[in-house]
Amino acid sequence: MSPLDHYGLDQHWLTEYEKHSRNALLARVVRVDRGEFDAVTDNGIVRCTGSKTCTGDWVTLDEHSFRLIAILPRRTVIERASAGSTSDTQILGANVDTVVITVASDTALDLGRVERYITLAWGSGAVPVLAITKNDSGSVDEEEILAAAPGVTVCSTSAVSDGGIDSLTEHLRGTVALIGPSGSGKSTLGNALVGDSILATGATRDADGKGRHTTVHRELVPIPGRELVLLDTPGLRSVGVQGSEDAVASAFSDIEELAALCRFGDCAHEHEPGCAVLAAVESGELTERRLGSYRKLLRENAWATSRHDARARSEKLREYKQISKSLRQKYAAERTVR
Ligand SMILES: Nc1nc2c(ncn2[C@@H]2O[C@H](COP(=O)(O)OP(=O)(O)OP(=O)(O)O)[C@@H](O)[C@H]2O)c(=O)[nH]1
Ligand SMILES: [Mg+2]
Ligand SMILES: [Zn+2]
Repeated sequence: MSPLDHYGLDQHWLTEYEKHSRNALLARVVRVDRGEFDAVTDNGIVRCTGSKTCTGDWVTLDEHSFRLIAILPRRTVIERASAGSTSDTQILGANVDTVVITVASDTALDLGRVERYITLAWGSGAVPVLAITKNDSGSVDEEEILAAAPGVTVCSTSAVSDGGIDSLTEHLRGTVALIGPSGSGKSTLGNALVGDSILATGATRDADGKGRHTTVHRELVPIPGRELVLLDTPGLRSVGVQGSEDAVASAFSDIEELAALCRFGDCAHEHEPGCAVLAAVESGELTERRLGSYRKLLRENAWATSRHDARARSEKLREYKQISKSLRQKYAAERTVR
């Protein structure tokens, strides 16, 4: 058995690899540092050079120098909008099948943040699963969490008492990324899933419960005997969403379903008569908070999309100018020849 089998190798990647090159090595990126990365190959883990890869990528490498040749087309991408006014994004992981979002029982529940993580996860193309962690040392309102996560499996776990780990495992498939705030127990849960303490974990700062950012690298490790690969990630300070209105629609499928019942097809759910969304708020079926969260994420998404479009337009314009310049030069040259 090749080490690649423990890192999610399947027929899809073999086919992609064969489309590329057979003189190159097939590998999967397990960890990235500036300009260099570790990748697992048929012969184990090697240090490689080349930029623009991210953890989880399937790549081809030069057999001798381990230089990056190509990144195979990504099946899914977890991508967040960077903080600030740029339209840049940061890729948190590639080719992830399940995104486990950790919500700690021992810190105040922030539903808006949970909704952001769920939107981010749907936007990646992977399937989100929500893990309530540390259920031995606190409790959260599970009803509230379920209402903020329609269509998402929610599992309650403890890494200390081993509670819920097996039933969580049943909902995992392929490459499993752990995402969530620092200190929410991602690496501890990862160790429980792997069955060994291989990921570093750290105590939460008592004062504000914000965590210490113990994990600093995105790292891929196999889960023995389960055909699962785990991607542990550092806690995020902010989660910007962008690029996919569909992701917001998936994360707020309850509101989308209500909206389909509004009298007007283009209802903005502001003050229109016959608005099913406002009626649900009125009856208490939908919280004002969640509706606000939905609106905010839609706005944020639209803003990011327009930034992205503006950048695409200016790139296109530059391209046009380049082409027309070379055409002008060509015609000018032809004229002088004639
Ligand atoms: N009681 C209890 N404590 C836990 C549990 N899971 C994690 N912890 C504790 O919570 C703290 C943070 O856990 P980590 O696993 O390092 O959290 P993390 O999400 O990986 O944090 P970053 O790497 O900083 O993003 C540690 O002190 C853990 O021991 C649990 O199930 N029960
Ligand atoms: Mg960690
Ligand atoms: Zn409406």
